[in-house]
Amino acid sequence: MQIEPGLVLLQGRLSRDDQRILWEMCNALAHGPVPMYTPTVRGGRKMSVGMLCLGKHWNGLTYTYEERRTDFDGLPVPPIPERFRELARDAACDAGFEMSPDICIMNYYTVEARMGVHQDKDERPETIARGVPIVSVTLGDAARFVVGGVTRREPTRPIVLRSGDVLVMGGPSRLRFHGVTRILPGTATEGTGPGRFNLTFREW
Ligand code: MD3
Ligand code: FE
Repeated sequence: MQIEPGLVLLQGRLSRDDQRILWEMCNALAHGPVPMYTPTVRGGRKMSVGMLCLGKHWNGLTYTYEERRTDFDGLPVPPIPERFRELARDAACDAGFEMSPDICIMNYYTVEARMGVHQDKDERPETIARGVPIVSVTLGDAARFVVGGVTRREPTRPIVLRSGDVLVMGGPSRLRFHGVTRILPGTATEGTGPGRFNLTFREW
């Protein structure tokens, strides 16, 4: 389902079994040797989500990507599981895009967590200019998500992202402002949740 040009929502993309398997993989990664952490961003504020970057690490102080988590514990970034990469590549392809993700940001939302409205523009200018998409996978509790225009002053529209949904944002939609306004408790698929894991796949 195309929401706007380049903004494609693949509802119910993942089977219940896939959702459960992916949820368990996220959980294992989050509590593994390179654990999820709570980023502090520029200005010294803590984010409300837990984060684990795979492939490359997003540094919340410099807004750049790096091989080690120099803003936190210096640990090297784990690789993206092949199953994750394939899922993102196939979804991008079915939405009409080509991508080879080398970054996966795993965010964990408790029911209280939010993500303020922002633009994702820390990837290579060439990649962004080509309109290479970001692919987002929702697991667990649903989220109320808002998406606006490419400037902050344009109005936003609400979208609900449910467990198993995949959202592809590319082409003219790649630089749209967006955010997560609320997690909807008790909406997770059986065997996932509580809370929400969101995976965003990016090409640097
Ligand atoms: C629409 N995460 O990690 S993913 C993020 O649901 C992030 O956890 C949100 O924003 C979440 O940066 C949203 C979906 C997303 C990502 C990039 C977009 C939607 C987008 C870029 C343009 C338009
Ligand atoms: Fe984002």
